[in-house]
Amino acid sequence: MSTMTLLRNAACWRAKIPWARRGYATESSSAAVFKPSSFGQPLFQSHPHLVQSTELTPGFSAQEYETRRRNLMNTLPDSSIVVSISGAVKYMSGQIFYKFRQASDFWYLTGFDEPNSAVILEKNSTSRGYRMTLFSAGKDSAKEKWDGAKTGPNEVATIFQADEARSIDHFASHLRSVLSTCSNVFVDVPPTHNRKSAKLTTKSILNYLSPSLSPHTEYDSIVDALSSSKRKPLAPKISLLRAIKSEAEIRVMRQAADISGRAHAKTMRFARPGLSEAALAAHFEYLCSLAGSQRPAYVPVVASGGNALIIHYTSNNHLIRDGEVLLIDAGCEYNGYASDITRSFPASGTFTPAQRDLYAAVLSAQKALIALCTEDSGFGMHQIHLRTCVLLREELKQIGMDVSSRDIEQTLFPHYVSHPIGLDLHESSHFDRSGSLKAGMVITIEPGIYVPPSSAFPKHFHNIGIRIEDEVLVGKEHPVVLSVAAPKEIADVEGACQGLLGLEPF
Ligand SMILES: [Mn+2]
Repeated sequence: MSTMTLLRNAACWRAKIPWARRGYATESSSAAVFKPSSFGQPLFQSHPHLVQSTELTPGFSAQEYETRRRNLMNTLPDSSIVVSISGAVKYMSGQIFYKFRQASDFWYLTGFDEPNSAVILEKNSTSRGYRMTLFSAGKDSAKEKWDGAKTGPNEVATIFQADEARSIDHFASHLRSVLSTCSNVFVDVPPTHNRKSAKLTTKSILNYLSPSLSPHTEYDSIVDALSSSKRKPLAPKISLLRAIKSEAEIRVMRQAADISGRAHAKTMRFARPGLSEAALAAHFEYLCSLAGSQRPAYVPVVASGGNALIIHYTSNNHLIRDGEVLLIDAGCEYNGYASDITRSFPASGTFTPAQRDLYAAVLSAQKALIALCTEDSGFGMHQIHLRTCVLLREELKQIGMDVSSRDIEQTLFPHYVSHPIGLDLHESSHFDRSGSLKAGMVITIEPGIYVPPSSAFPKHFHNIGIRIEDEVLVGKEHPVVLSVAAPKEIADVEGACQGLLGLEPF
C-alpha cells in the first residue's frame, strides 16, 4: 500500500470513529492502521490513538516546532547556522541496547524521534527566515526487518517541514559546504560526551553519529573550520527558550504530573509493612506505564525509615517496617516531558506524633515557598532557597528543635530547594538561579528535613526523613501547582494510605 493511500485511508477512518482516548486506548480506530508502520515514530497516519490529526508529535503541532525554530533563529546574528545532533542508541552491555530516547534539544527543535539524525538550520533572508535540512538514516529494508521502519526522506521533508531531507551520509559534506558561507556556528558536544572533559570537536560529533560517516580527510577539514572563533555553544540559546513553557507544553506537563500524582496516591494505598521498597517502585512504574507514560523520568527513590536520609537512595531493596515513614521521589516521562514529585507517608497508614510534627513543619514551609513562585514576587530561585533555610529553622523551633542555620544547611537540609523541569528532569545547567522568576517557568519546590541519629537533635526525630516536592508553574500573580493529584495534606495522605480516598482502580 502506498503511503498516500495509507494517509487517505487513515484520514477517512478517522472521521467515522469517536475520538480515541489518549494513552492506553483500546478503541477500534486501530483497525484502519497498517502494521507494521512504515514510519520511524508514531504519527497520526500510523498511531491515531496517540497523535491527533493536528499534531506532529503527541500534544504538539508542527506549527509549535516551527515557532521554536523561528524564535531560536531570531535570537541569532545574521550569517549563523545551527547544528543539532540526535541522541544515539545506548548499550547496556555488548549489543544489548536500551530503549532509545531522543536528545532533548534536537527533539525540541524538530520533533523527530530517530537516532542517527541531525538538523542544520541556516539563517537567511527568506520569509521563513532560515533553511532547514534534516538528515536521517532513511529507508534500508534489510535493517528495517530487524529494527522496524525509519521514515523515508520524502515523508521526512513533508511531515517535519524541512526544506530538504537528506541521508545522514551527506551530513558531513553538507556541513562543510555551509561552513564557508557563515560567520557563526552554534553547535554542542553530543550528550554522551562528558561536558567537563570532552573538547568540542566536530570529529567527536561525527564519530558519535557514525564511525563510517565520511572519509577521514573530510573530518579533519571540518574540525579545522569549527575550531575557529566561529564556534559558539547552542545549548544556552535553546535553554532560554525552553525555560518559558508554551500552552501546549504546560498541558503535557500537567498530564505528566497527573499521571505521576495519581500513581503516588495509589502507591500510598499499596504500601504496607513487610513489602519491599522494590515492590512499591514497581507498582508506581506500572501505574505510570499503564497511563501511557513512555518511561520513568529518573530512577525512583523509594526509601523506608532511615534510608530516606540518603538523598539519592535508589537501591530500593529493603523491607518496609511498621511505624516507618516512606519517602518516594518518583515521576514519569510523558510525551517527552518529565514529572518530579516527592511524597512522604506513614507505612502503617497513620503518622506517629513525632512524624506528624516533622511532616507538618516541612509542609508549612513548602506551602509558604510555593506562594513565592510568581513573577510579581520578584523572587529568584536562589532567594527561594535562602528563604527555605530560614523557614525550616523557624518551623523546627516550633516543634522543639532549636537548631542553627549551619545545622540546616549542612546536615538537616543539605540539598537545593528547586530546579527547573521540562523535557529534562533538571531542565538546564544554563538556568540563572539568581535571576527573578518569570511567568511560564516550571520549577520544583522540594524542601526536606533529614534527621540523623545524633545527640544534637531530639531522639524522637532520629532517622526520620521528610521531603515534599511539587512542580509549580510560575504565574504572574499566582503560582499553579501541577502535581495536585498527589495527596499532600496530612488528612489526605493518611486517607490515601488507608484507602479512604476512593481512588479508581487505574
Ligand atoms: Mn526534583
